[in-house]
Amino acid sequence: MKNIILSTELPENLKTIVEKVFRQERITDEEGLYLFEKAGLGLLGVLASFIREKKNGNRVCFNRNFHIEPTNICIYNCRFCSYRRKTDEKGAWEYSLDEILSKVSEYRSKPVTEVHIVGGVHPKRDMHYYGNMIRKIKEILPRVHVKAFTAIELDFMIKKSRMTLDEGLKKLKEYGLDSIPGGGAEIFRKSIREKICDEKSSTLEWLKIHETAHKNSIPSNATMLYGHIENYSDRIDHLSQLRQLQDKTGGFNTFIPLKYRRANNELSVIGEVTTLEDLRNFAVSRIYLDNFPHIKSYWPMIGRDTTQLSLSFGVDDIDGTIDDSTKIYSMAGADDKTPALSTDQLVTLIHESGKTAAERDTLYNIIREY
Ligand code: V47
Ligand code: SF4
Repeated sequence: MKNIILSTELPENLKTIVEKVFRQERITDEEGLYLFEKAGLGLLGVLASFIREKKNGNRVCFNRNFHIEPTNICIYNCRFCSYRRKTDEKGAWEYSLDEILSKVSEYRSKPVTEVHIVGGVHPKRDMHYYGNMIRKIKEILPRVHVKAFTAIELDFMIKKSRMTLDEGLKKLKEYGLDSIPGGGAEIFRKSIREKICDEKSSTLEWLKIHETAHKNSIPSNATMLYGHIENYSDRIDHLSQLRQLQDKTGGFNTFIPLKYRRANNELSVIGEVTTLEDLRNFAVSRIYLDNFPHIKSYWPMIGRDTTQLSLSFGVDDIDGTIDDSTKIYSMAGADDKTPALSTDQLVTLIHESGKTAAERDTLYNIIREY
């Protein structure tokens, strides 16, 4: 494949990048930017597929999980968010602990391995409130992996409990926190962050929380919200900061690009990027983030068709079976209004793209191949 590509007419700097990728060498920021701006989509697919094949073979993973969104009440006002409400605003909700636990009990006899918990930053809830929630969830499902709270929620709840980050994360681990999802990263570059989510935790705080978690053996994921007012250089800056932290700690499991969806939020007028742009973004992320073991396509956000296509652009993971309790994306206009796919449907989706399907746990241990 390499020789066929190199025998075609390519600009010299693109040839250099292609050779580097096939030698599995790290590309520079300038080279990443060049790929975003100039490389054809076909070539990006070949390069990203080469890397994913080296890292993960022909396997595409999914997991059996369910989501809990305790509240959409949030002290912040991110402009891309369709979901947040103020305490007394129409459409605000907060589930009581009993309601959450009764939902969890429904999964007693189901083979789920993970519960994913994210929500708004509630002004009244501190780290102990959420820690207790985790503890009680584990009393009901002792073997479930709890992947909970974005860095933004953690930042607030730990400060509210007047603890340092290190103390707070250690305490949450004692309560039963197993890992941290990747949300809240949005776009790290200050000039863009100021325009889309100026109030929430800063880039430095997001990175510090994940670094402290990794130091306490709490693994995490990373995300990037793309396709709004950022440009390619902003995306490379974001990927570069993630790559540097991963060099330091090795604590990230997966990178999840989150496509900006436009329904019912303040940024709606800017529209959404195309499917081709989604694929370009997956591919460059896979090529650039050489120290991330996995790239995840979050199917409730981009829909089944793009998810299937993404498997030929570097993606090796499509998240989980999920459940209809997730509202973050359906409220923002995601394609799958009722986000639940059965195991059979996930396996078919993967097989149709010529890949082997495997169920994994949160930490990417393989449970079963299909
Ligand atoms: O930080 C909010 C995003 C994130 C919109 O770690 C939006 O496995 C698009 O943390 N359009 C929270 N995105 C979700 C999250 C997550 C999701 C999937 C997998 C994992 C994981 C974590 O949702 C927020 C924000 O970036 N978001 N509004 C919107 N209109
Ligand atoms: Fe709050 Fe999260 Fe929405 Fe921002 S994205 S307003 S932090 S719920």
